[in-house]
Amino acid sequence: RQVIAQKFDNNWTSLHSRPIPSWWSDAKFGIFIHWGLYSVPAYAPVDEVEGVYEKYAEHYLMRLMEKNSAFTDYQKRNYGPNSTYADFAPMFKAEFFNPDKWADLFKRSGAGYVVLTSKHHDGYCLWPSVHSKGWNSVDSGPKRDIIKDLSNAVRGAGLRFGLYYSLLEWNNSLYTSGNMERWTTEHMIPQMKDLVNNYRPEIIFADGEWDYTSDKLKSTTFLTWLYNESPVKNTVVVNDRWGKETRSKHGGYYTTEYNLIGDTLTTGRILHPWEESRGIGTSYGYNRFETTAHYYSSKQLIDLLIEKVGNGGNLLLNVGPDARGLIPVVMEERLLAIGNWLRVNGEAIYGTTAWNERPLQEENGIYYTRKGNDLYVICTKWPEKELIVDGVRHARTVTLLGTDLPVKCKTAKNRLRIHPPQINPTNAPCEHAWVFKLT
Ligand code: FUL
Repeated sequence: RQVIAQKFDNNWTSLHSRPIPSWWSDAKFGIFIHWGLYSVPAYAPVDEVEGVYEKYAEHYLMRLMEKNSAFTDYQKRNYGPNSTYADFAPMFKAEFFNPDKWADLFKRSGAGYVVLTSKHHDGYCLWPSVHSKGWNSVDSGPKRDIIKDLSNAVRGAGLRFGLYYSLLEWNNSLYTSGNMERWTTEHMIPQMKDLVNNYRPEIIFADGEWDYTSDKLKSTTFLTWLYNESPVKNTVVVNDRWGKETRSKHGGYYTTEYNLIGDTLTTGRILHPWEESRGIGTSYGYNRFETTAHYYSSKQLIDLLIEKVGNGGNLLLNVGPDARGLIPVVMEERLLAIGNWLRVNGEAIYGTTAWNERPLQEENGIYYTRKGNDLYVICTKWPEKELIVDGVRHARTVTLLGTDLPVKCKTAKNRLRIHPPQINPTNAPCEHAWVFKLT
């Protein structure tokens, strides 16, 4: 267990000197969960709109507030002409929520951590927050402390537990009045401290930081407390969403989202830790109108994980449970497929770093990771012919993970030539992607 003895001062330069705890960089793969009142209507247009954000079902409240006709029509038609977003509170019942089953699925997906929305932009809390009386999952709907129940199950399965937290609330007059002094001191910071003290999240995925600078949001004040005094000071990891100027600049790891925002991170040789997040389909919150055409296939998801890890990043893949607490079967199936692949090939992912001599443009679907003296060559397409790895002078042995098939290779002029063994459906180690390990 790492202990961070250093003390931090209330400014970005000092906070940046804290190294990101290695457990997070080693884990590579996490599960994001967006769950809340927006899981009741579970709606956003999927084919009718172009943009990425326009497809987010968890933005339902904002779409009603801006009088977006697709949403206001949907609301009237299905919930009545005088219905409001608040009507979803008693309808969010979570009656089939089984935290142990969720945790078991996440474990079997090969993920190392789970991040749950403690509170999204609608302000609704999944724990009995004293700063949000009547607008939380114990006072209404599920009548249950969801954060407590899920964190216990997730930790019981041996995974790390983190929380997403929105710094803004669309429908809270204290926020919309623009008095950030009152917002931060009376609401936001005490609420975040309550979360940390009660549930000890080891990740804080802050969000909704775009209206104000980090100065106005007092972000460094909170982070100084988190790193110096909080019960998770030695292990907690945070992201880069702490004020409108902070993405890819301040805080902990950098974030991309559906490959938007800072996509330069994924090319180039950025050494700073970063993480891509996205849904399996086009939304984080459950959208019941998505079809298989909107979901990534298992193959696409495995390739995505390989691409991010090969470029030094993590992947935080989102699931959107329904209002009853069930994870849609298609999402379950995708997570299990990733887990099956990782069971054979995990050593090429977990605890690795990017190979700094890798070609910057990926060629032929090949990605690289390294660990100690080993180089992993990850082929997202089966190499029918010779596999050429430039920049390798010598390899003592070459193996194909998950098999004991002999692998022939030759080195000459800084170039390794691998002759892939014959594989077929009966002796193939796995589906979707294959790893050659060079020692
Ligand atoms: C965004 C939010 O607005 C989305 O709803 C989602 O939570 C994503 C992870 O961050 O900026």
